[in-house]
Amino acid sequence: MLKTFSQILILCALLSVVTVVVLLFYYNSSHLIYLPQADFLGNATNSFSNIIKKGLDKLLEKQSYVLNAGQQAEEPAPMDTLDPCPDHPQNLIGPFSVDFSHSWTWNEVRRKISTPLQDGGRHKPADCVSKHKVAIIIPYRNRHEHLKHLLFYLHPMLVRQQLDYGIYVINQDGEGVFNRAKLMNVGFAEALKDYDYECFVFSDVDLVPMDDRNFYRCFKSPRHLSVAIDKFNFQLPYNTIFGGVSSFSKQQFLTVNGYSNTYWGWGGEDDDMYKRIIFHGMSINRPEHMTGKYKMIKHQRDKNNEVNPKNPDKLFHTRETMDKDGINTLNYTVKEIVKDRLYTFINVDIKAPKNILSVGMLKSV
Ligand SMILES: [Mn+2]
Repeated sequence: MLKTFSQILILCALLSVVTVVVLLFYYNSSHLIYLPQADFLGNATNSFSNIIKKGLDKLLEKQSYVLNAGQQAEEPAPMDTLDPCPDHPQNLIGPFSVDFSHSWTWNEVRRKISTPLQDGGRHKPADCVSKHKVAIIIPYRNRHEHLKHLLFYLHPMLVRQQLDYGIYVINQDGEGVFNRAKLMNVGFAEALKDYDYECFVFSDVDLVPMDDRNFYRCFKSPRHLSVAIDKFNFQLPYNTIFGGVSSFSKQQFLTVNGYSNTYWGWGGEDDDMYKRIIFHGMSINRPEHMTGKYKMIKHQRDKNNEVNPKNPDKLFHTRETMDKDGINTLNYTVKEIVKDRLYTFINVDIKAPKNILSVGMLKSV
């Protein structure tokens, strides 16, 4: 009798262990807890005791998450009681390695980096008030791979820099001659319609920063950020160069009347901007060589962005033309605005000539 009773007890104990295991396994596989795919693959080789241990860990984790959430709900931190963010953010890591050898899909990139972001590629710190409202403007056409690489590194860096920022990809509609400068003017105007930005960082799509101490913010004068690019052996190709990545406060950009709208095709628009800055009594500043390092994504010259041989001559006339060619004469049509999690995409018709030979036939637009 006693023997039968103990057998029943053992059977019951076994049954309850099996039930617990089945329950935990089901719980683990359900949607309640996010497990990265690698964990699932790892589990296949794990022993049953590991699965039980993991299940218990997850349960405890979930419990502490619920507790934390409860505590947060009791003590909400309203925006107006937050302190300003420090001038030197605590989370910076300094130099980081940049690698373009992988070929992740957009969804993979979104999964890896978009957690803290809001729609339109926006972010601001949750625990302090950022001193920097920055619009990142990227002139763009047909460079999906480059944009993916850039955003993969740029978003986490800007989050660490504790900016209140948004990323605007300004796409030139159609196949006409490319105009980088005019697209940047459009980005300035369109970003201001979206939010009360005070600072504008204009960035080529193929320049990826390698050090998060290179601040994407504004300074007392316009700033040239891309000072040490690997393609140029980490040297400035010439002293007055202002191409690549630059930053302007809203007031600085308005003072110089933005970029010229008339530099069609490759070259000259950045030198024209350098002259605008000097002619308006400002100078440029730059980060330290060590922090201003960039990796450029290698590519061939784009179709319809050939070097325009007429552009260098225009630089002799910047002083006369700058106040009647720029933000105050900007003329374009927005065709579409798409808010992705990683960026705000603005497709714009900038009345581009069909090819470089027909550029001269257009009036200054
Ligand atoms: Mn390039």
